[in-house]
Amino acid sequence: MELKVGVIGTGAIGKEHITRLTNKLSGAKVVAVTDVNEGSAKEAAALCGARVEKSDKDVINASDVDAVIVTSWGPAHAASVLAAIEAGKPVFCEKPLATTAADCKKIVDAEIARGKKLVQVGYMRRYDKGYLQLKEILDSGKVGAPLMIHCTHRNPSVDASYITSMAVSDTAVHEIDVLHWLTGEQYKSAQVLFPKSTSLTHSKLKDPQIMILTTESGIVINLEVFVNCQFGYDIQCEVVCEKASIKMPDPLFPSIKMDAEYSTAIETSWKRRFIDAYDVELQDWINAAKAGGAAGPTAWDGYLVGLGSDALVKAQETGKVEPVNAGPCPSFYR
Ligand code: NAI
Ligand code: ISE
Repeated sequence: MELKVGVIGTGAIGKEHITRLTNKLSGAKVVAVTDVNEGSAKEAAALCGARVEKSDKDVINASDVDAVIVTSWGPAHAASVLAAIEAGKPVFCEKPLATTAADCKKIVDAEIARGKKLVQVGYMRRYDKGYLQLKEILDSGKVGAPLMIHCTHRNPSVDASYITSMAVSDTAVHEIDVLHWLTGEQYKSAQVLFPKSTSLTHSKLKDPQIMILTTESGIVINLEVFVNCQFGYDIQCEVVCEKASIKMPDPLFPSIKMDAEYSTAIETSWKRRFIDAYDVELQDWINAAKAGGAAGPTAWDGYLVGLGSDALVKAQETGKVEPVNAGPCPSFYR
């Protein structure tokens, strides 16, 4: 039996996920879509032969919808996820789970009260081959304990609505999640430094930024977020351990020798950089949702990212080192 899916939010990644679910993955079909922009919903419906519903609640409560994908704007995520939990339907929610830790916690509490894991959060880097290779080496124990992690998250450019806090809430959230998963540790503190800004930014966006997170055992993570770097979509991660330094591989492009130059392309798009990870992530979700549940990053993971994210945004404002206090993981999520 195919899983019948409803999609809420049919913008860039909503359409990407609808297309991969319709043309690439197996075991599911999209039967209903909605978007506050009706034109966008109609375009998405045409991609997959689905019908357009008026609101997220209409999608969630439709009797032929078995499971829900939430790909609306971040501030709309919490209400749709809570409604899906109330309806007892598995829900895949794109990052972030919610825009504040307090709203993430409401989702955690609702899921625990419902007594079943229904939520998967779209932190797809956990499914990326490069990060999985890093994790396998770290978990083998042969490199010793991780001490420092150096990361970059660079985008060629962003649109004018992207402001300083979004370097955390839209962008760094990926690292906050994947580094927690990689190290198996929770965060203790957060700090943000603002280097000289590029002349290619605007008055409401400080760019680049250096974010510093520390973990409970004392690992120091420094993350450069630079969203107008111009040259490419450049995701780097190097873990320095007691006995080795491990660097995530770059995407493979051929080297070209031509006109007395030796060149290799650089990825420019998040859609292509993590295309395989999105595929594996959503197939994992389909398989789990068909069994009535969820896989991958949980609502608790989404909450931990919310705490890290809130602390980094506060640190942007105060200029101080801000504490992060998660408390113990509930047994429901262990
Ligand atoms: P987008 O702006 O292209 O699309 C969002 C869509 O949601 C818009 O069409 C908008 O009209 C619709 N929308 C907003 N509120 C709604 C509501 N209450 N009900 C129904 N529709 C609503 O944005 P994009 O890039 O597709 O991002 C969507 C989400 O996916 C964001 O949370 C973003 O952070 C996340 N994302 C995740 C990525 C990843 O790498 N995992 C990559 C890109 C986006
Ligand atoms: C975007 O929303 C994403 O989630 C991409 O994965 C990320 O790399 C980019 O910085 C965000 O703007």
